[in-house]
Amino acid sequence: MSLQRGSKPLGNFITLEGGEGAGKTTQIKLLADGLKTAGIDTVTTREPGGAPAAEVIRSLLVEGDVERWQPMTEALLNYAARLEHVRETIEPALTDGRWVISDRFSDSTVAYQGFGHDLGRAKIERLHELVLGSFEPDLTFVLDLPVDEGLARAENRDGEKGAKEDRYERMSQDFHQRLRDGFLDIARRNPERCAVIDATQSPDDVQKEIRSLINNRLGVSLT
Ligand code: Z5A
Repeated sequence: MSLQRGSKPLGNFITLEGGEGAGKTTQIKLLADGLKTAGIDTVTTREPGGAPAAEVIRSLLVEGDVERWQPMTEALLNYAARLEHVRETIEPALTDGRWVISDRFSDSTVAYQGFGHDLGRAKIERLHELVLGSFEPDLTFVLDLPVDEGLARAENRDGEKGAKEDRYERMSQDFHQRLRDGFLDIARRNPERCAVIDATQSPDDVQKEIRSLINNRLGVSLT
């Protein structure tokens, strides 16, 4: 992160990443409960979205034809939404000393547009530097599971989320394999920030691993 440290301690910024149906939403709910029990004031949010203008951009990205956008247009729309999200939601909360947990952040652009749509990692990194400088999460969990399993889970839970929000689920199996490889590459390149979690485990076991890593890396005592 590159925020100025004022008189109050800054909150921590945690992101959850992964392919379709990896279990991010499930884990964020469990984690938010754990942080609340520990007395840590927390904001949960998501991308694309997480601020009023960013939610408007979200619907352009997650609905409609698979071929709706050029890959670079998708990357630019995600960064337009992200700038609003960071300035309107994330930075104010962190400056207040609250923790922020986001369902996806910039690693999703590297994985989906960089790897999935073949734009490449370097272009997305340049875009990130242009829009957000060195701002990045304190800790990122990459929930990893085989593509087939994730897509099957996503299909089963379609009734639980917006019926129209299936644009990425309709992309090819190869696309989903490239983005799984992309997330694992990101984690390999950023070992201090990222931890890969085996998302085929039960939700409770995934959560135990997440809390243990938060305790070790951020110096708190979640049970
Ligand atoms: N996107 C992009 O291309 N570029 C970007 O820069 C950004 C995003 C930021 C919107 O994301 C899309 O935008 C996304 C990438 C693209 N692609 N898609 N789709 P999204 O986060 O809204 O959509 P999503 O990835 O599909 O997330 P999701 O639907 O919210 O899935 P999830 O949060 O990872 O999983 P879940 O809802 O917690 O669980 C799915 C189901 O599995 C559900 O029925 C659970 O009960 C079940 N589940 C969860 N955990 C387990 C375990 N451990 N075992 C068994 N079953 C489980």
